[in-house]
Amino acid sequence: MNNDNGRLRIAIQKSGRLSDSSQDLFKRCGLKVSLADRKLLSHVGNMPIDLMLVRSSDIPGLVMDGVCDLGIVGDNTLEEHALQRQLTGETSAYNKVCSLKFGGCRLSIALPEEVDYQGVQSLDGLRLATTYPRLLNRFGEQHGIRFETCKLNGSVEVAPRVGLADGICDLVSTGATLEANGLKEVEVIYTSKAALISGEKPLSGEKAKTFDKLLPRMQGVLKAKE
Ligand code: PRT
Repeated sequence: MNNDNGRLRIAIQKSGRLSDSSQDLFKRCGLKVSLADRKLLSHVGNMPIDLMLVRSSDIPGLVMDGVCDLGIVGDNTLEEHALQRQLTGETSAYNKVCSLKFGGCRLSIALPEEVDYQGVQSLDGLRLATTYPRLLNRFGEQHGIRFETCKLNGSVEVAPRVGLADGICDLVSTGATLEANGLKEVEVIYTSKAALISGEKPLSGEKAKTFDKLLPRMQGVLKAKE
């Protein structure tokens, strides 16, 4: 999809935990956003900006590959994607423009409640179900331990109960999902918030002018939330 029509293209989550807050942020910046028909690309009425509505997991790649100029995504998704690309030798560069004030969570290792947890070293050799194998393996390397990982893209918390894994490594916010599944959080391996990111190449021309107008408005909205 051609991205050189002079309009700033921003990728946001189509539906999910970050979508309402992302849309709300742009509305508070004064952008006339109409996303009712949920098209892939929505034109902003009063500024040369297009919002691309996609899955969160696609946003890092869209920005790193220059298909979108900016994106809003959780640090967890971004970091996992960057680590994966580094392994395969693909471009993984991006700039974090600013951290946003929503989407806060932590990526944690959790084990069945009945396990007598004896510290990080006792995790060595366990099979853990996760959507974030790269972040989990990096944590293992930092602590000199190895995990067997079982990659799941959903319902991670049921894996120990059905005998698929010894434990899990998943996102936690209130802790209610872990509790409902008889799991206890034993290690926080990463903390995350939503972030605004841009590609490695600096913006130029009309896009740079639009960005220079948008950024102070965003910073104002974020400051007002403090
Ligand atoms: O869009 P796509 O389908 O690709 O992405 P996604 O499946 O990751 O979407 P979504 O909407 O679930 O999450 C989007 C982003 O929201 C995540 O990448 C995080 O940055 C952020 N976020 C914040 C969370 C949570 N909090 C969270 N609690 N993402 C998921 N959860 C899940 C968690 O996986 C577990 O199932 O909520 C459950 C735990 O919640 P508690 O409150 O019971 O602890």
